[in-house]
Amino acid sequence: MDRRKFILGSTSAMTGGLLLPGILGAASGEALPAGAVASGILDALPGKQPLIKRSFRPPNYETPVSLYRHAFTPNDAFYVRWHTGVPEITRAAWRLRISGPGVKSEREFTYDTIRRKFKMTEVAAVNQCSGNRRGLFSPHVPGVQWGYGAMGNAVWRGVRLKDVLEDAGLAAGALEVIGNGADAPTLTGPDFVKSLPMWKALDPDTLIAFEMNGEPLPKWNGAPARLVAPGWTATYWIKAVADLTVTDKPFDGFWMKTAYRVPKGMFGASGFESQDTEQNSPITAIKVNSLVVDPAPGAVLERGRRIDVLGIAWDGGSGIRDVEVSLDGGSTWRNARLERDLGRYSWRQWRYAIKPGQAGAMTLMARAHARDGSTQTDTLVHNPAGYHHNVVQKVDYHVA
Ligand SMILES: Nc1nc2c(c(=O)[nH]1)N[C@H]1C(S)=C(S)[C@@H](COP(=O)(O)O)O[C@H]1N2
Ligand SMILES: [Mo]
Repeated sequence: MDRRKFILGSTSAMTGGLLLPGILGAASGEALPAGAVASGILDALPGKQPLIKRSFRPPNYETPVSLYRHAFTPNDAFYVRWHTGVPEITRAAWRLRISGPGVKSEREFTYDTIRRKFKMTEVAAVNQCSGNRRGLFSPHVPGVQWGYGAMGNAVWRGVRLKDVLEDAGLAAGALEVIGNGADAPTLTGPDFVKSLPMWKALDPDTLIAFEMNGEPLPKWNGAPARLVAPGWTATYWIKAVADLTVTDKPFDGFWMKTAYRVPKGMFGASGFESQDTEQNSPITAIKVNSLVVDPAPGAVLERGRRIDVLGIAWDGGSGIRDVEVSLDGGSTWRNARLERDLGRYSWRQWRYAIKPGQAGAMTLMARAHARDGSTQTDTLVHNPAGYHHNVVQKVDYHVA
């Protein structure tokens, strides 16, 4: 295997000489737990550009923020997150089985039969890991120490999960759809299996996707087919999906019952009542968020020269209403210019012109508002698993 390794410090030529924090996507004003986001090396998995390696076994690789300058994240720059080993399934060998007490008749499809039988459709959507930005949590929480890059935006193409379920016929009492991928349990962890409530499984935007950005899914991102649950964190987006089981009881697998949970009420209603307990709820919809892409944190800006700051903003599917920028520590805010709306589950690019007048330190803050009225938090809402970090970003520049 020709895995090329790059030590971050040696990549300045590639990234145009930006400072180290910029490559890593960490804002220099934020205090990081030792060894968290500021560590990591760039490492290219086969078929991928160099990404920031958090672990090799299983493969957890995040996208450097500089690669978010595109409206859609190129497939070879798209982050990779597995709990397990990566299954290698050819299209010819792939099967999708639909069964369980919640369907009237079982079904089994091949790659060709499912694509021939159901209408193909597309959705533009952000795929964001529940633990994105966990490495910024203080106090520190255990888990993959992601910086800003455990997410990407793509056009997903496939068939509607709804159409496939309705073809099998839903029985009265159908409660959840359990998705299982072709990956197996590991020595240290149970098989990765997740369920969706019926309403989300039947949402016309929830897909069994075969392609992203017009190309077949890379194996790293779930070839030959994966679930796409737009607006919900990527834990539900089962890769290399092999089995769908429609149940009439709440699924109690480890990754539902024990992991991926938030304290009850801390982030509002989950929308997944059959999985709520007195104490906690499953993490579900993505919280409104934004990110400064360019110039990278720590960049040196030329005094008196006008430049456009480029950023992105997204939420769980209500869409972005506006993005505001502050250059005075949050006393006054002005609207950024929103770029084209690519769909309510897509991120929205924004631009804001600045002309630094004074040499020295300069801090830029960005804050997104969603159409549902929600906005980013000023301070971290701490929770044990390190989810939903959407604190207003403070980006430090140097003006010279
Ligand atoms: N089969 C399978 N699907 C999976 C996972 C996994 O470990 N196995 N991880 C999930 C999690 S937690 C995330 S964040 C996304 C990551 O998607 P990506 O690797 O395409 O970026 O895949 C999800 N689907
Ligand atoms: Mo994740």
